[in-house]
Amino acid sequence: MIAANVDTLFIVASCNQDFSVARLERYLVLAREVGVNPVVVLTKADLTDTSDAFAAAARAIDSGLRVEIVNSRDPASVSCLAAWCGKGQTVALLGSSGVGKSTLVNTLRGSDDIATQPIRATDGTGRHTTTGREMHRLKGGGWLLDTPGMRELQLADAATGIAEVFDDILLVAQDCRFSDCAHGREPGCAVQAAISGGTLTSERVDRWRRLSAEDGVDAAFSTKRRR
Ligand SMILES: Nc1nc2c(ncn2[C@@H]2O[C@H](COP(=O)(O)OP(=O)(O)OP(=O)(O)O)[C@@H](O)[C@H]2O)c(=O)[nH]1
Ligand SMILES: [Mg+2]
Ligand SMILES: [Zn+2]
Repeated sequence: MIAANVDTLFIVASCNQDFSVARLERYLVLAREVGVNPVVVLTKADLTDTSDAFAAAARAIDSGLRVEIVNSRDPASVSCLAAWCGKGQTVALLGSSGVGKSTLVNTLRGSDDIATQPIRATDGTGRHTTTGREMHRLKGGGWLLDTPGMRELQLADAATGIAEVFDDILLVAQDCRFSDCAHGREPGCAVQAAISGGTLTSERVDRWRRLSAEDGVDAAFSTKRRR
């Protein structure tokens, strides 16, 4: 349990070496599983010339996904997030340490009350500055929930979320010859055919397998269920 009664989840990631599609997918599974509206917030756009490439990688997960590119320290830049932070709205911020969650909260509140700390120069990882979950009120009546950065988000009981985030794969798998196809070397496997044909990437299929295995979901079973 990370939070309760949340309307929107800001999945915060930075446009640097710490960015990971696999991690974004995990957070998305969590959001879909519990029915919270996800918004991917890509920070540190001011430190790179290639923020569009990071945004494209995030959008490739799901074309309908909201992806915002910001400089968390700049009020004008974060104003694109105001729409989710209005009166009566609760927004939780999740993401690795050092991506700028507390910086975003400070800027959205127009204060610098919350401690932040530079990331390590060597590997770009954060210093676990925020150690507890805390809610911060916005002048307009919304609430922001700042959380400690998590490097690993373990999922459990997230079969529904996994099925939603990886719906593209499950859709293709409906055309496998065998209803219990494990998408390995079975003849007539539509997933392998889609990988060969370039409509699915083997990396994404591998990430789906890994998440499903971790969650204890039998991939063949979820295919059958969708069918
Ligand atoms: N240039 C720039 N620096 C940023 C941006 N966002 C955050 N930072 C800096 O990145 C460092 C880490 O930011 P924090 O807000 O402490 O990160 P956090 O996600 O709260 O980290 P934890 O509390 O450890 O989970 C700070 O030095 C921030 O000033 C940004 O968009 N641009
Ligand atoms: Mg913090
Ligand atoms: Zn198959």
